[in-house]
Amino acid sequence: MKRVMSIQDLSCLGKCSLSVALPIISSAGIETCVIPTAILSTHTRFDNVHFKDLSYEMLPIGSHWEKEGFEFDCISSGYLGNKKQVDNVIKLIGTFKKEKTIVIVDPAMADNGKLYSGIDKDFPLEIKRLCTKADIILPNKTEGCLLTDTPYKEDMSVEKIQDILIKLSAYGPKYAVITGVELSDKSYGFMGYDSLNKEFFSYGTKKINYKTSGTGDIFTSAFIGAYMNEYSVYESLRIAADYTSACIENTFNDPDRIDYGTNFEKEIPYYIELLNKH
Ligand code: PXL
Repeated sequence: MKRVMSIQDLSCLGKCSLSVALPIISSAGIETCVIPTAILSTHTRFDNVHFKDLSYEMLPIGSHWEKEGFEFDCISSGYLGNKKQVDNVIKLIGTFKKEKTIVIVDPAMADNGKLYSGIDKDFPLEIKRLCTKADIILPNKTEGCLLTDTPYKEDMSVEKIQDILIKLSAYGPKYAVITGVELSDKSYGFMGYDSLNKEFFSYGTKKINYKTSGTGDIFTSAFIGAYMNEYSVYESLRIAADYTSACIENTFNDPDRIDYGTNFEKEIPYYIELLNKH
């Protein structure tokens, strides 16, 4: 069985980061090992969050795994809260990246033109450092702008996104992918750049006019699960986009929906169907 290392926080309520990565990647039949970077009572869209930093627990967890001889097919990082955690992720990549290991960085730090509450305004500089260690990076539009010092605009042309993708690729990843973009045919999806073949690619699903949270984490987790099942990067991104779109639609259509997360659970059978169909 393929083995993934997922490095991000555990928000105890709020349907994001590890509480999304664990069920989704596991449902793809992949062993999901976690390095929790912090425990939060909820994600940071709530006020008065109870927060316990686990920066100093990250490397001892890795050291134990190293001594036991564990190897990983994928190392992925998501939401990180401080420079120390970024340093730790870079050290973990240094220890565990082997020839077959793919490193995926989701620079989860901002959305809708703004950094998440509690994230320092200089933090994008740290994430830029981390992006230089990645094979694949998956920022949303806001994160793509922050990482390339581009002023954020809600409506950005295809050419502008392509310009950001080229700048992101200069950090070194083989693939840079921006999620949550409106494509020229008005569909909604991702645009990416394959820097080895110097090719742009994109894919859109129908636009659902509903904003919800945690969709970046759902997308990244679904991508990892598909990629670990031997789909190509592009096929895995498409599976992730179709699944994420179904989760958003499910939430939109749910009369009892909550406003702090996305119904990813009900669509897990559809995700598995996508994994079996492609
Ligand atoms: O979904 C990204 C995310 C992850 N972790 C924490 C967050 C957020 C977004 O707000 O607050 C703690």
